[in-house]
Amino acid sequence: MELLAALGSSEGDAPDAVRVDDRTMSREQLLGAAGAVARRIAGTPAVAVHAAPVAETLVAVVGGLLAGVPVVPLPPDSGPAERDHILRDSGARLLLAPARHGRGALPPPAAAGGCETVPVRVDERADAAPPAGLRPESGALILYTSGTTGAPKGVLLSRRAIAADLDALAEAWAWTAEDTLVHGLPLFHVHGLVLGVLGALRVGSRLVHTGRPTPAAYAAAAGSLYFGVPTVWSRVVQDPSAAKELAAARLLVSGSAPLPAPVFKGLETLTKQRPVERYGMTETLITVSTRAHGERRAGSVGLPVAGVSTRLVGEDGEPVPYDGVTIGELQIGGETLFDGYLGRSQATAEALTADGWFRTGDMAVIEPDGMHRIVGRASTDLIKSGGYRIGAGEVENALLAHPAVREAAVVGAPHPDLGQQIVAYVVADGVSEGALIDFVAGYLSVHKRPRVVCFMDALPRNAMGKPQKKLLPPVPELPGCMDSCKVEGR
Ligand code: MCA
Ligand code: AMP
Repeated sequence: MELLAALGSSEGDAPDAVRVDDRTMSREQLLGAAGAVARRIAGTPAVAVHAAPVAETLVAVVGGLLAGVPVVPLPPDSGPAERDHILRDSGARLLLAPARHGRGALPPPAAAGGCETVPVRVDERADAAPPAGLRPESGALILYTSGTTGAPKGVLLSRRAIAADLDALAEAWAWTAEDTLVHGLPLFHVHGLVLGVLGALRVGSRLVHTGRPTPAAYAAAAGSLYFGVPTVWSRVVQDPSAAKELAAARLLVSGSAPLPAPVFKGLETLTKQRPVERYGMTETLITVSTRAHGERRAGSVGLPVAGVSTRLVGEDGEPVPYDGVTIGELQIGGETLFDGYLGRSQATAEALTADGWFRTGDMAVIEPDGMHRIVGRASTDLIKSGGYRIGAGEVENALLAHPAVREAAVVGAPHPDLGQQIVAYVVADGVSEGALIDFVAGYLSVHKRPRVVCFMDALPRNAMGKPQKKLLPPVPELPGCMDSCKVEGR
């Protein structure tokens, strides 16, 4: 298959070419099992995958790509509201899930939202080739991602955009078939799935997915190339003996959220190497990075990768100077852009400028030497917690679905481990903080639950009645909560 070029090649294949948690496969086995999936799903409009961190998820995703059917990864812990929305919105008719019981299996009730569940086995074998006429511009993945308001939108990614991005990153990071890639990131986002799985299968490097991204698992994996979100690197730095095991690696790569300077320095001290930091978005894939053979500067995400152009635009829509000081919105052009939000032409049009650049909503400066620094986001309603993107509006809607909640406002507050933590301010009667946290975790996905709930008599509002998040009281640092946050009538 052209997209996963190395998958069909026997060169460098081995019984443990691919490992996910405790299960190993050769690339030939993966291809054979994916072939069996491809035969079962051929011709369906889109296929959902219960994207647990298990080998069957790789089989299912590769099976979808082999069949030329767009793949819709479902967070394995998504609650009914999120799951139903994704299944309905994507038009998926089939849900691929591990046949086995236990870890990674689809939890009962099957909650397939009207989809037929198709069991996936790693030990099956069948030949399948992509259908004749499958084109590079065909849809490969539909990834659901949060906006500032409403339910997540489906981001359409073509085979061509993914291939272009992976080739650009392989060049930037000198990533080859000689590498062993190690990570333990979720398999339903760009970082863990596109870079962390499809990247290895395109480049031909060995892949070790550690199940969870713990410092001990990273240390034990003896890889040459490691991927992590800043929370993972921060935990590695807190565990010096694990960190020192990574000194033998060729490259440590951080992304999905800003890497704090102390974590960058901690990694440098403990592993004797500076991490590479790269920047991207679900809608644009990974677009800016420092280089394996270039300067790695703390706080800098580097230069655009091959095939990507960037520009900085001021509030007036005019370009701002690249002087390392002037802040503008970062806009992206080039081969790696998405094909739009599924079924949302207006949202797609709003995300693009008239001349076709993607508005990231991220504020940045560019140094005179071209190095990019991300300095914040234009909207405070997109939260990044542990590298996950979470829309304040989606969590507010979930809280308002609880019968005891009358008003809700959600923000991201600084957090030493997660970057930001989700904090909910609610007006509610007769419900505890824990009950509300559990309610959101069960209704959406676990990572969208607030860490802290502050009970208020009223939300601060302006003359138009709109909640004023800037006037919300600050949250005491760890651990949150109820008594310390209780705020009398505002
Ligand atoms: C936490 N816990 C709680 C609560 N908070 N329990 C009850 N109530 C709470 N409020 C529990 C958790 O369930 C867990 O238990 C334990 O405490 C630790 O939780 P947590 O702090 O969340 O840590 P974690 O579960 O270890 O998760 C941290 C993580 C995770 C592994 C870094 O956030 C993660 O996988 N992030 C990656 C996100 C990602 O891949 N983003 C890429 C998006 P227990 O241990 O029992 O489970 S793609 C992207 O951004 C672009 C394209 C890009 O640039 O890459
Ligand atoms: P997502 O769509 O989940 O992929 O999240 C994309 C967002 O993550 C971007 O718009 C940025 O706000 C943030 N992001 C990703 N990588 C970095 C980075 N290296 N530094 C700062 N922010 C980042």
